[in-house]
Amino acid sequence: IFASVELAPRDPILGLNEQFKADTRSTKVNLGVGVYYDDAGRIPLLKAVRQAETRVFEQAEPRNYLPIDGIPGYNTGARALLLGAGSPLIAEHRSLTVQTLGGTGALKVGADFLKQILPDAKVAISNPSWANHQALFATAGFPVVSYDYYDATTHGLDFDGLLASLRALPAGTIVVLHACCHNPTGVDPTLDQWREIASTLQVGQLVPFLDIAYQGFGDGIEEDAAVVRLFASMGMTMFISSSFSKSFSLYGERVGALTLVTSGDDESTRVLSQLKRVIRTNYSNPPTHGGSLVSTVLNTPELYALWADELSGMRDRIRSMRHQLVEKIQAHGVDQDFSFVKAQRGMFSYSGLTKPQVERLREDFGIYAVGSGRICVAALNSGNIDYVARAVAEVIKH
Ligand code: PLP
Ligand code: TYF
Repeated sequence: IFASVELAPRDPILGLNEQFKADTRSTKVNLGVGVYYDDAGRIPLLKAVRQAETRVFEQAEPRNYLPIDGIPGYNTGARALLLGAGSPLIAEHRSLTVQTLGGTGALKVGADFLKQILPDAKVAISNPSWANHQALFATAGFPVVSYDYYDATTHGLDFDGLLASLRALPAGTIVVLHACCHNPTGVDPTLDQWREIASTLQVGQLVPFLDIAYQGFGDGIEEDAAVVRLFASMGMTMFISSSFSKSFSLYGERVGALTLVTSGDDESTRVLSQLKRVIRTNYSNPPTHGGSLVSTVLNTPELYALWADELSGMRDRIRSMRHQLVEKIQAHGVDQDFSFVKAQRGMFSYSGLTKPQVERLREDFGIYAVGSGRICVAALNSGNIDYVARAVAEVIKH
């Protein structure tokens, strides 16, 4: 039965990790995958998470199956981060949240449910977008099209192109939007632009699917939820996939959530029952450990405050790396203007480096970036930034 199975292509981002591991140069730097490293080049174990883990350990709860939709306190905590704790959508039962296996799991559960209710719809994703968006929605059975987003000449948003693309989509199209810290470009619309985007979706009867995997890495935890809250304030029903992988530095625990905004209490009840069916037939119920850590942090005020503080430290460090990178490249005599890197948000920068330049960085310097020129700014640190800036200057000048 396996004789005709073809070799699948490697994931263009995760595949880089394997290449990086095999590289024996001590100066190598991995700017590929979207993971936050601290200034010592390590993936942090947050203090808030460690303290939560101690509490969970001491409580020594038995590991029964969780409810299909996960830990109740996890779901209410995740939802409050998105909608705001005082949101009328919570009091009026116009929203519901299920614990999922990372942000990817939220997208997948959402996609499978959407296929049931909108079987003939198309899905529109930004050009460019996180590569898994295309693959995931295609695997769920949707034709996937793209909408204009990035303008390579300005290194900014192609706002006119974006609106024109959205206006051309047929009613009922599902539109995946990065609610903050766009992956891979780091380019986000302004809040005023988001208002126009939201009303374009509303007028065109398009279905918003907001993906938010980097809440807290833009301007702050509350600030980065502004787009979600804007859509909610306009009375739009929508899908929201969120992830704690990056914001809690819990990549391997698979902590995410799918939140739906509905039109009312009765709708919420029916929708939740169907989501539970999707989950049951996929993996039955989510795992306990990561969810209990996040739930403990979100529901313990002093741990929440500690987490918020640690997250703001991560955000500030990335911002400082953006500024230093631009200055250091310039100091090496590069004329090309890189100041756009400072305006980009989140972990990534679409650096404008070409494919051959990315290849030279890898071959000559052991610096790994995604072929598109995306670099993970969160992997820069005081120990490698001079080396990276010099290498970038070198491949640009020669
Ligand atoms: N959506 C975007 C835009 C991402 O960059 C990521 C990153 O991994 C995800 C979703 C998935 O999140 P998770 O790693 O929690 O599955
Ligand atoms: O874009 C990134 O680097 C992260 C991590 O298939 C990632 O979102 C990359 C590829 C992938 C899953 C996660």
